[in-house]
Amino acid sequence: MTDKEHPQDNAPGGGLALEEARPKLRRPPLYKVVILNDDYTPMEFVVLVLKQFFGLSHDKATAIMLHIHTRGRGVAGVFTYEIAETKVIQVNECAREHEHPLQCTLEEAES
Ligand code: TYC
Repeated sequence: MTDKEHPQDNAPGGGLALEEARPKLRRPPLYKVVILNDDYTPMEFVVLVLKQFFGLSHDKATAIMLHIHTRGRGVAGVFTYEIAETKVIQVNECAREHEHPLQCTLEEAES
């Protein structure tokens, strides 16, 4: 090795130039918007909420509502933090406005 050479120059993937060209990218953490069952909220209202705030078809919204009704909870969608948080607020506000006890919450999704 001459005094101008560096040992990393020929190392595959080890050189500085390569690392600068491929900055490490991390996916943002994802969050599940979870809807809980209760005894009082009408089924049609839950279907409406799933269609309105999550853009689901009538059939998909009905299937998720029935899953929540029989299993106690269900996932309406998976989003980045700010979007998930906004959906939770929208659903809970809409439920309160209509005087239904429907509850919606956030849960970190395993990535
Ligand atoms: N269990 C409610 C009923 O029998 C229906 C319901 C479904 C409520 C899903 C909430 O997230 C819910 N009217």
